[in-house]
Amino acid sequence: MTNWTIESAAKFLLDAENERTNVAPITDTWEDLDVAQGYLIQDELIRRRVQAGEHVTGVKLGLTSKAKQERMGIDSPLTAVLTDAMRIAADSSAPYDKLIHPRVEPEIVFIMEKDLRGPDVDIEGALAAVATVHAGFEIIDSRFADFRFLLPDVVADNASSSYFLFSEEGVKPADIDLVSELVIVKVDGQEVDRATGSAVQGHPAAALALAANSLHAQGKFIPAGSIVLTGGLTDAVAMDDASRYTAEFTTLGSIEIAPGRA
Ligand code: OOG
Ligand code: MG
Repeated sequence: MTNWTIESAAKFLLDAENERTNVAPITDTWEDLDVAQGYLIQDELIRRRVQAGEHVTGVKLGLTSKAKQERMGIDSPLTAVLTDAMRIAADSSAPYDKLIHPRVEPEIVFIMEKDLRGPDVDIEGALAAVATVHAGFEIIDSRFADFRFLLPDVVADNASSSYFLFSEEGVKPADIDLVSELVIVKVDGQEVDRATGSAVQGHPAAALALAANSLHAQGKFIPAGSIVLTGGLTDAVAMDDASRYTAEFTTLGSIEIAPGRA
C-alpha cells in the first residue's frame, strides 16, 4: 500500500488480525514512519476497538528484557494498551483458531491500587501505587510476517498484543522480592527457559515506572484498577495447539495454558 495515513494503517492492522493473515511491515512502504506516528496508529487502533465495544483495562510494556530485545533486534522498550477482550480467565481457553502464529511469554503483572502519573516516577513511587502482584502469561501474535518489524511498526501493532492471563490470587508488593522472583517456563513439563524479575529493567517496578513516565509524554497516566504487564521475562516460546505451557513462579505460583484449551 502507498499513500498511508494513520487511519489506513490502523485499519490495515485490524483487518490482518480479523482475517488472521500476516502482513509486511508498514515501514517497508512507509519508510519514514516514526515512533510518534506509530503511537498515533496505536491510538487509532484502540479507538476503533473501543468503538466496537471493548473497554480499556490496562497497559503493557514490551521489550523490557534483554532476552526479548535481542530476539526482536530492538533495544527500546515500548508501551501498548490492554482491553477486556484480550483477557482470558486463568482457567479457560485461548482461541487458538483466531491466532496467526502465537508465542507465549511469562510476565509479572501488577494491579494498580492508585493512579500513577509521570514524570519522575521511581521504583518506590511505582510500588506504592500497586495493589497486588500476579503470575502472568502473555500470548503475543504479531500481525507482521515472521515477527519481522521495526520499532514504529510494533508500536503501531499495539506491541503484538493478542491475549493475556494472570493468576487470580495476588501477592502484596511488600510480601515479595520482585527482583529475585524466579520463573521457570515449561513445555509439557520440560523446562525451556528461566529468568528472575531483574530481567525486566532490573526491577519489575522500574518497568512500571517507565510505563508511567513514557505515558506522561503522551499526555496519559495509569488509572487505579489498571492491569499492567511488565514485559516478557524470557524469550517468547512458539505456541502450538497440542502442548501444555506452564510458568512456575517461586512466590506468585503457577499459571498454565493447557492442551486443547489453547
Ligand atoms: C513485541 C511485543 C513485546 C514483551 O513483553 O516484550 C512484548 C514482540 O515481541 O512481538 O509483549
Ligand atoms: Mg509481553
